[in-house]
Amino acid sequence: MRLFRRRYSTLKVALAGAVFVLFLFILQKDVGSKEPGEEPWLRNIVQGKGQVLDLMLGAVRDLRDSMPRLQIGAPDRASPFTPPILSPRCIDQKFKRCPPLPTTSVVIVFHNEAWSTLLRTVYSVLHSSPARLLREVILVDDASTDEYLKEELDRYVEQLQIVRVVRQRERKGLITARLLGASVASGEVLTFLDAHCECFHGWLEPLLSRIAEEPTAVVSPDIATIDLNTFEFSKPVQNGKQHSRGNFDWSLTFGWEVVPARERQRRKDETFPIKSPTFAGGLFAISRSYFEHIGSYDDQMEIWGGENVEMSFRVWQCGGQVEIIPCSVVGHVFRSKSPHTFPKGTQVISRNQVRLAEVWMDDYKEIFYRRNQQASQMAREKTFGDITERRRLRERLHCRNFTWYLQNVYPEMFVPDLTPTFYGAIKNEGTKSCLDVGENNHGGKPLIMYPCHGLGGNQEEFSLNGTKESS
Ligand SMILES: [Mn+2]
Repeated sequence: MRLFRRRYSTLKVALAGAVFVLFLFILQKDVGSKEPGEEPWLRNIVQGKGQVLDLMLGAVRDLRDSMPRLQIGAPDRASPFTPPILSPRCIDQKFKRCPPLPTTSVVIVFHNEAWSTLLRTVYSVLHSSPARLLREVILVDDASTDEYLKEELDRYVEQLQIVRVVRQRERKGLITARLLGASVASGEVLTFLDAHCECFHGWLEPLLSRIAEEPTAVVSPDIATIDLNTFEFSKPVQNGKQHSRGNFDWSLTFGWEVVPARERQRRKDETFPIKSPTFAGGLFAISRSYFEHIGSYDDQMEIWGGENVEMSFRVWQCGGQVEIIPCSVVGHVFRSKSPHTFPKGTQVISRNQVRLAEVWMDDYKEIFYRRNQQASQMAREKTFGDITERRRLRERLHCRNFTWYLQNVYPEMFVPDLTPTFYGAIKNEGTKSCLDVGENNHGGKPLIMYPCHGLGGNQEEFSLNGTKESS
């Protein structure tokens, strides 16, 4: 296949191969005869074979970690398959012909994505979307530096006709790249996908149908995991599948939670959308005119991080809804570490979060600032940029306040005291350990003692109010 015969990585593979052969040679020397007069340099290497072995294992690990980039074993599939998890209700679902479903532009942002994962995403969209509904696929290059993503990609997608590449010359991140893609899109609905996805049969219609029914709905597919190492689609439980939805914590980090009972009862069957307090933000569809109406993105947010939480709060508070549509299934490669590089450092995430807290969270922003000292400092020194436009947007759209959001959209959320008399870490001076919430504790596990780290987070959660009850 054409897709396998390429890339700068050939050099890396050849190099790794050469080192491996040398290693085998050394091993064989070691096991074999101890001939006198052997080259001294070789003897040194043989004696150091423990180190060489470590080096080799390290190299193998590195290779494995960078797998999507090196595209080893990413199988090419000629046509998509139906995931075995769809409920019969989803399969039987009928969509209105009159008025017809809206058309969509699929916008895919990439930055140094591997050739095979990017093209696999594109092909899966082409193969699994009805031609009448798919207006175009827009690939937005966020200033990739890999050579193959330049003219070679342009030439390659020409033959696919409805696929085109637009480029952001300077690395500005996901947000502005998506805005660029949206600005050239002509479909009635914008569908954003990550560059390492695989769409399955029937993924598109339920999303478009929900938007046709409710134009203020911002809808995400049910995301299935594609294995990072083998690119296998991990089979979820077939019956009684527990769905997840998006939430957030007071550090403004996005997370997943099992759909609570209240929301499960509201849904009559599998075709019903799941209302979600926040969304992951990588894969979703939104009416193009609603995207513009609701204030698209905060274009002064940088690179990546916080934009999904910002959009979730904004959509809910300004009259829309964020939903997951379980009948739509898209596979996604979850990576083990963040693939993003941050040219200006990771404080851009805190900066993005401060911007969203200042605009949407009213007094509740203080709870966040108590948990993130960098953010708190930015807020005090006002180094988060100008937010006048975003505040104006909130006024213009007559958006509701954050108390309304918490009470109506996410009543399950634990809200700490807004103005605690005392707050901070609780420290045992003798052992120098601090009271700590521990990992993955959402309230069900007992607290633990852990060496104090002074970073806030799990250890700054404690506040005392005037009545001396801890909350
Ligand atoms: Mn992704």
